[in-house]
Amino acid sequence: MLIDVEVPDLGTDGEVEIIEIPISEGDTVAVDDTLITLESDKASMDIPAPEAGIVKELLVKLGDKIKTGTIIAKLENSLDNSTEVNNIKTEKKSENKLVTKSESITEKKAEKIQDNQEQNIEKSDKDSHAGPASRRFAQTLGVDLTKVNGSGQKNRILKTDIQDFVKESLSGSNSNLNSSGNSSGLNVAAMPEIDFSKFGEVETKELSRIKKLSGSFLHRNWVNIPHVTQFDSADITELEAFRKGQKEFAAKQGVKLTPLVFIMKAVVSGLKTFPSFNSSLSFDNQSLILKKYCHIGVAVDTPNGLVVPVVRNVDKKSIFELAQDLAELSAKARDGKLTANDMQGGCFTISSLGGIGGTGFTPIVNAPEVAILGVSKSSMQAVYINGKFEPRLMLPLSLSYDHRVIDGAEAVRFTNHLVFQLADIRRLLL
Ligand code: CAO
Repeated sequence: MLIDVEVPDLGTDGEVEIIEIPISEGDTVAVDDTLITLESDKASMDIPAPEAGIVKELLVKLGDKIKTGTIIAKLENSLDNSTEVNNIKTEKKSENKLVTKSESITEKKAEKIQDNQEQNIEKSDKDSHAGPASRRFAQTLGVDLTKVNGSGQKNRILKTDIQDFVKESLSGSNSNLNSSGNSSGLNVAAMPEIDFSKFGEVETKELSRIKKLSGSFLHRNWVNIPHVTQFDSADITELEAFRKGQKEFAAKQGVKLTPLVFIMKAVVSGLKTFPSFNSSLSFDNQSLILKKYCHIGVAVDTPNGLVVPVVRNVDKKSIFELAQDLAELSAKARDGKLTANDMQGGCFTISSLGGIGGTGFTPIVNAPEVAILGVSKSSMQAVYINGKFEPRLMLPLSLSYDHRVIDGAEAVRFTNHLVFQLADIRRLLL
C-alpha cells in the first residue's frame, strides 16, 4: 500500500524550512525513522516515518518551505506491497495533537508519533547546531557534538559530518569520541579558564614557538601511545674512570667526553640486539617497520625550549666523532640554528638530565619512535658485591616504551643489556 506522508500539525500556519533530508528515494525506513528535519526560528523538529516501508517518492527538497499538511513523500508500506494509494491525512483534532485517519494507523500509534515528535523538538544549541536526528545519531555513537564541524546551512551538523568525524577518529587522526561510546577515545573535561589575578599579582608571557610546537607533539604522543617506563641503574664506575683518564687526550682532539657518548654506543648495541626497539609502527598500526640504520635523537635543553637533533649513523662513528657531532648539534640547537633535516629520521631518543641532577624520570616516547631512554645523575652507592658493600658509581636509567610494540620482558632485557654494556665498555667492541 502506498501512503502519503504529510507534515503533521506544526502548531503554526506559517512555513518552515527543510534543513535536512537524511533519506533518498528507494531507501527502506523503519517506523519513526526521520524522513526530514524542519527548522523554524526557535526550534528544529524531525518528521518521522509513520510506517516502516520503502520511500517510493520524495516530494520535497532541501531548502523547501513547507507547512502543516504538505505531502513530503510516498511510502510503500512493507506489510502490503499493493500500489493502491491511501491518503493518510492529518486531522487537527486539538492544538498540538497529531492524529491520522488511516485505519492502518491506530489512534494509539498516532499518539506515539506525536509523543515522539514532541520529544524531538529541541531548542537549537548555541554551541552545536544540530537537529534531533543528528543528536540521537551522535549520542548512539558516543560523539561529542561540540567537536564536530557542521557542513550544513549555517554550519549545521549533519549525519554525514558525524560519520566523517567517526571515520577520522577511527583512523587515529583524532581521539575525541566520548568514552560512553564504543571507541576508546577520551572524554576529557576542558580546562576551566581561570582569572589568576584574583589571587595575586601575575604576568602573562607567551610560550616560545618551540614550546608551542613541542607541546602539541608531546601531548599527541602522551595520549596516543600506551607508555610503560622500566627503571634500572648501571654501574659506571669503570666507565667514569676510563672517561676521566681520556679527558686530556680528548681535549687535544678538540672534543669533550661526557658519559652520554658511551651511552649512545650502548644504545646502538641494544638496538642491534633487539631490533624491535629500532622500529616504527606502520600508519595503519598493522605492521612494524624495522630500520637498518641507527640514527639517535638527543634531547637538548635550549633557552627557548626542548629540541631533539639527530646524530646520524651512530653505529659507524667513533666515540670522538660522536662527541664532535653532539657538541656541534647542541651548539646549533642553543643558537636556534637547527634545520628541519637535523631533527628528522631518528630511530631512538636519549634524554639526558644527568648533567643537571635527578634520580629518575619518565620520558615521553618521541613518535614515530617506539622507545626513549632517560638518563639521570650518577651517584656513589653502596652496592653489595661478593659478600660486602662496595662504593660504586651508579647511573639511573629509565626506558619508556610503546607497549603496543614492546613487551615488558623485552624492555627489561634491553635495559639489562645496557647495564651489561655500560658496566664494562670493552664489551662494546665485541
Ligand atoms: N651523571 C652525572 N654527571 C653527568 C651525567 C650523568 N648522567 N651526564 C653528564 N654529566 C656531567 C658531564 O660529565 C659534565 O661534567 P664534566 O664537565 O665534569 O665532565 C656535566 O655533567 C655537564 O654535561 P653536559 O650536560 O654539558 O653534557 P652531556 O653530554 O651530558 O649532555 C646535552 C649534552 C645536550 C644532552 C645536555 O647539555 C642537555 O641539554 N641536557 C638536557 C636534555 C633535556 O632537557 N632533556 C629533557 C627532555 S624532557 O623535557
